[in-house]
Amino acid sequence: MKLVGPWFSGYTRRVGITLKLLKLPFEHLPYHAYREAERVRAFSPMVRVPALQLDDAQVLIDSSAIVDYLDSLVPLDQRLMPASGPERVRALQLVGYGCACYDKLARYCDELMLRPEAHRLAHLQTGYREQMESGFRVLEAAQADPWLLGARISQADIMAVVAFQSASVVIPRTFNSASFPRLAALVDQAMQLTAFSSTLPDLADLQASGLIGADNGV
Ligand SMILES: N[C@@H](CCC(=O)N[C@@H](CS)C(=O)NCC(=O)O)C(=O)O
Repeated sequence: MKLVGPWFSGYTRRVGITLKLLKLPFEHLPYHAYREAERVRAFSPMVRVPALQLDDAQVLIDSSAIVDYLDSLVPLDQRLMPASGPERVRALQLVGYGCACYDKLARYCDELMLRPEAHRLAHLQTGYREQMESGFRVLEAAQADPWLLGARISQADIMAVVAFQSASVVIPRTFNSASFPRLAALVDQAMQLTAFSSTLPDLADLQASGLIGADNGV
């Protein structure tokens, strides 16, 4: 399998972490949707990442569809989503909040990266930040230990860690260990696993994006 997209893309990172946790071999093609559009288009006609090319050359897009497919490749007891019942409902709830927080962060980043400062829409930025705070509060309040669903790591942890770790780089004044101690501890715990530590966004990529230190306090 070939995974298209850089770790800078949280949704691509979500898929990469999943492949690694499930011990599924893959080739990583870290093409950037904005900077290497033609390379991405060869796999993904909408120039969107992540895209996963299967060994029979079919391509899946959308991280939720991809991680669902990947789970189907391994035995039930290794899957990262519970198969049914209240545990599955809980997992879907938490994954939903993780994805929604990351979605708002991506919009917030677009304001910072793509719009000149004089044209940024402050009410949009504030709204995205407040929505993220509400979503991360739900994840912060999830009571299980050591992972969000209890004993085993799941897709809920992957998306919560990807979203919170990225948010704390872009908006550290709001998303930090003082305000969200449980999520910060979850990030630290996840970073003990190679699947997470080996998929950190490239520092050069982060610097080139102009996102580090770009938050304008709105
Ligand atoms: N819901 C999609 C979101 C994918 C997404 O937003 N990808 C971004 C990078 S993180 C992208 O490729 N943006 C370019 C575009 O959509 O035009 C998923 O989960 O895969």
